[in-house]
Amino acid sequence: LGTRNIDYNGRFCMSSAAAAGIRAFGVDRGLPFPLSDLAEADTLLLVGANVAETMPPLVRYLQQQRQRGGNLIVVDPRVTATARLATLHLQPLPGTDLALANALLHIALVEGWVDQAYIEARTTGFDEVRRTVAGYWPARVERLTGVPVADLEATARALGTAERAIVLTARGAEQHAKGVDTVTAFINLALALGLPGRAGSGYGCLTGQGNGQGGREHGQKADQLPGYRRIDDPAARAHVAAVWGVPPESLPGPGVSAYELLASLGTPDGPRGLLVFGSNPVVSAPRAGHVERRLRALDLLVVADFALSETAELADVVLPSSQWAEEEGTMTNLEGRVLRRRALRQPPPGVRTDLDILAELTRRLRDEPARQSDGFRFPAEPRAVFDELRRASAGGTADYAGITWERIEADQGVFWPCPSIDAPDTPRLFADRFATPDGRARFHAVEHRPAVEEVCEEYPLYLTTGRILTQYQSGTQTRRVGPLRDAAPAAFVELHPDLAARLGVADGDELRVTSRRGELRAPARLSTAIRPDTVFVPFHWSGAARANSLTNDALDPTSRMPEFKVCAVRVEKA
Ligand SMILES: Nc1nc2c(c(=O)[nH]1)N[C@H]1C(S)=C(S)[C@@H](COP(=O)(O)OP(=O)(O)OC[C@H]3O[C@@H](n4cnc5c(=O)[nH]c(N)nc54)[C@H](O)[C@@H]3O)O[C@H]1N2
Ligand SMILES: Nc1nc2c(c(=O)[nH]1)N[C@H]1C(S)=C(S)[C@@H](COP(=O)(O)OP(=O)(O)OC[C@H]3O[C@@H](n4cnc5c(=O)[nH]c(N)nc54)[C@H](O)[C@@H]3O)O[C@H]1N2
Ligand SMILES: [Mo]
Repeated sequence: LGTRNIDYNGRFCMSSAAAAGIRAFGVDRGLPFPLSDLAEADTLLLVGANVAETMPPLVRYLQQQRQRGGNLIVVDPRVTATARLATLHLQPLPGTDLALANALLHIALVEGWVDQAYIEARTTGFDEVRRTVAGYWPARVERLTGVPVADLEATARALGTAERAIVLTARGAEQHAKGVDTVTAFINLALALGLPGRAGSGYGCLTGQGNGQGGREHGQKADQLPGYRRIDDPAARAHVAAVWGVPPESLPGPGVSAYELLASLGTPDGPRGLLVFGSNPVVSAPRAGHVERRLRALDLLVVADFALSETAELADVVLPSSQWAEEEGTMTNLEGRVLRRRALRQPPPGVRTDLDILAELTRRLRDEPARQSDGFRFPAEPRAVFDELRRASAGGTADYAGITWERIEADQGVFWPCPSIDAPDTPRLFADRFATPDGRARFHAVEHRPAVEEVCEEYPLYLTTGRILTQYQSGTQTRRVGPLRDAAPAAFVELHPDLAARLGVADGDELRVTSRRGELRAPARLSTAIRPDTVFVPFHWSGAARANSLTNDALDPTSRMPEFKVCAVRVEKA
């Protein structure tokens, strides 16, 4: 279609970690090592990750790690199910992880735990980082984060003296308007300790969705082409255009990010038509009331989904799509491992796979007299698409050229990069060099700053948002499953009993939570597991209980990630 307006929901998910990884390592592969390495780490630091609820299959590695006597340190403003597995839990104010990371590096420097030989041989830019973290002495960071000096010191010691240490971030640290710099601060810490590329050690981001890694490396993001190539790189454009049999000039330039695109819909300069595949922004986008108004202002909204999501309800046309168990193909998991997916059953009559929908739209557009173009062709079989992707990604950062369906089956998945059929795959990156031009990892000095919205008299509390075990994302798939609905029938506002007492609220009371962007209503759930200055609302529900009616649409300047994890609110009895 020649449009530059394409983006994806991973923009709301791992984009800050992706940008920080590219900046420091020259590549974004969420985990540059297999998950099983977690079990071997002497110290494991989990920052803003509630894996016991969000990635239960991963917990067995944490249990093995604990059984081996490892330190498991969890950083979360709430005592989550994951924090309860930890040897040490740090409970910072939302949005202060950057200061915390700088303090850990400050302490490591003072104590002599940094790896000078590694810094000299494998990195650039440390001097400025050293000067910056000098300003993050523990007592100052205790005041910023609320984490006691003794816990900062214990964490730094556990990381700095471990043989094998791993630092992982997830959405709690990343979904902020300073998410890229926050992740950078943790990468700085990992680099200074000499972790990335060392056996059983390193930094990683826990990718959320099944194929979130695959989506972000093959061009769903507005500035990308397949193989993690950049759409503004002339050589990358020439390569991919040749694979597609189109002139490079026919490829659009970089577009805008998901939220900026949604906010521009139906405005004088914005798109008037939108095709949505597998996303429900009416529930999942920040400042969702505004996004909903923009969607309503479109001339044409088409949604491909297998359920009538809140976004599909607004659509002019809904294209019923098959479910994951009805499709063939591959996905790329959080380890950068390409896996086979097999269809378990046929879709119901009249329902097409996503690929069939795209291929059929393509065929009809091609046959439009105005668009007749021989280049506008599209392989309609999953395997042919994958083989095209191998050619398109060949020579790129995420190189799939040597990955075949047979090899995936024989090896239980293949880790990229895998540049040729004869080449081994790459379960672990960075052993000898980083993916930067000079092979060195790059430090970047980063400074703490407050959340975009600080608390004030009118909005005196922090709101943070996230997930619970029994609901998934915008809830389209899980709110209609009986046992899950029974387990978690509705949203709630988690708040500390001290705060509840101050507000005159009892457990179960209907609350109104208001931010500068909107309000929600949901019952109170009293819990000592949360800081008394912060309330938590899961984002799985729509309507009056929609968390994203409140969230802040302030974006990270680099990743364009919204500040989902912290905004200022007022809480009162409804
Ligand atoms: N059951 C279930 N599982 C899921 C999903 C789901 O919706 N439901 N979604 C999937 C997807 S797409 C993703 S991205 C992953 C997300 O997986 P996670 O990142 O583990 O999930 P979240 O609940 O968003 O956030 C994790 C934790 O961050 C904490 N947090 C909030 N603010 C801050 C902060 O400022 N700093 C720190 N350090 N922590 C903070 C929250 O209290 C929360 O416990 O889960 C995946 N798995
Ligand atoms: N406040 C707040 N907001 C958040 C977050 C947060 O932590 N707090 N987290 C953010 C994150 S990490 C994410 S990943 C986003 C998720 O945001 P969304 O992607 O909008 O959420 P999903 O519920 O996963 O939406 C997927 C939709 O696709 C449909 N679907 C599923 N499989 C298929 C398929 O194979 N084909 C098609 N065509 N449709 C399919 C589902 O029925 C559903 O309607 O939300 C973000 N929003
Ligand atoms: Mo996500």
